[in-house]
Amino acid sequence: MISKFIDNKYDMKTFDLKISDGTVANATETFHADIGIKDGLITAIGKNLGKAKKVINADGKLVLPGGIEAHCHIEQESSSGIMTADDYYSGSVSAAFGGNTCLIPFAAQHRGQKLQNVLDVYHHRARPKSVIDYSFHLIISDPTDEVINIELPAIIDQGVTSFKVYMTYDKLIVNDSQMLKIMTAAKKLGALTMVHAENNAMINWMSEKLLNSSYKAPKYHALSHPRAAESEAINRAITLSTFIDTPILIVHVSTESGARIIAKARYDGHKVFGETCPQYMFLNAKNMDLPEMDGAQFCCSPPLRDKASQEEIWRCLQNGTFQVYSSDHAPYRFDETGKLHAGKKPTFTKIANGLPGIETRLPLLFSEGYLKKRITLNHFVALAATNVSKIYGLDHRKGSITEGKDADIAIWNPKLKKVITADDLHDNMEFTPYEGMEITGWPEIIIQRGNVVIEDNTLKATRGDGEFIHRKKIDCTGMPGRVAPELNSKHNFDVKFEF
Ligand code: DUC
Ligand code: ZN
Ligand code: ZN
Repeated sequence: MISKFIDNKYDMKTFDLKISDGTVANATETFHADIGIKDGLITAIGKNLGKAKKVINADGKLVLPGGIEAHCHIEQESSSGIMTADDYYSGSVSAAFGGNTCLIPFAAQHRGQKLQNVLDVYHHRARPKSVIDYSFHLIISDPTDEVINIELPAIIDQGVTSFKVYMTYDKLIVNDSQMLKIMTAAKKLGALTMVHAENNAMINWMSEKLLNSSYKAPKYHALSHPRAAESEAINRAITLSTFIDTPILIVHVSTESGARIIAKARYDGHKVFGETCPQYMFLNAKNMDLPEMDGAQFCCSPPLRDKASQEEIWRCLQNGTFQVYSSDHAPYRFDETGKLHAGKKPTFTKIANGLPGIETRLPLLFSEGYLKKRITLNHFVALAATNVSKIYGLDHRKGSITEGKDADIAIWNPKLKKVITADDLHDNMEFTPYEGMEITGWPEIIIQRGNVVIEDNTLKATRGDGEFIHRKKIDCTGMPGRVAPELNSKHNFDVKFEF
């Protein structure tokens, strides 16, 4: 551990807030220092910084960048019209209690909708309610020429520089030619395409076979989305994106076979990123083997796999195949508003897909990853905030404890032990898939742009304190990539393709 700053450098300043005596960690370094905050920004890092209007003593605590939750579904209608249980108030409060200071949920286009209308709706939902800062990823389900050529550039100009496409779900699926069209636009506009990669035909084929043989219970959902459906789709998505050399991020990867395809593409220098989620590291399909409909609480897509798979996903997180670790918080209650929207005893195909986890994402990784020495503290910070801030164009504001950045800070007590229970969580869910797990290390104080959001286990922020963050275009410097030879005028009789 280093102490890299000169004493008394900032004696003459009066800060709005000073965090003293903590152990500060970024993605690349750990050191003892005080942090001085003024006008919402980190303005000094050093020793004996001088006066401040408020001082927080962080002796014995870890002072980390606020987490950035980059994959969550908040106040979003699914393609079947089900609204998530969390709105921007409960979702952001729960995120903050879990150590986060920024969210990037989805603004979902359903077919026939104009992108600007979609974005306006989500601004309207988030602005008055979010207690922490936020941006949006768009979901594109209807890539008409108008959407791609006229609407999408306008959205990207508004700082929404990433969007998700689905290779499955009848009401969301885009086919390969639509994917190429979308990816070509992303390349031109400096945006990132996120992909839900599962082969739709394989899922439908498996589901039909299972249902025809009366295998209808929730646990069969895990069989109906086979591993090969994920790896086939990941391979296809990456083949399309690397063909034209545009960045792609495969979300919620659940299989080692899928992770290997990502790792190989990265090894080859392509602009490919990977994300996994806690459910693939901490849960497995045996959790779904419950009486009656109880297994529905564990239905998510891609589904939970097995114990061996959990270890493989951990390894791929450790070795850097996954740069992003997100909750994929998709809160559907275990009742007719959510999981059981299609009736009291639906077949596994009619259960709402998704697990809650926005508040438990970071404590789980801190306890079972960092404290159990599977990853370093700096790697924890990278996964909590820094990687996402760089990949999604937020690093001019967020993601590290650096002079000039937003004072978004989470102060962690590395010794605090608590058992996870739904009653203690702040989302609008009545269950958590991690019920009963004992976790060591929890965030205690959350600071957003210099203002205390949580202290003494109490919310101090109010609705609407969060601000929309305009994100930059995607920067893939250091990831060379290359278009296919057929598109390269040096190798194609000098044909010039316009992107
Ligand atoms: N995809 C997600 O990203 N979240 C929940 C369900 C799904 O299919
Ligand atoms: Zn998805
Ligand atoms: Zn999701």
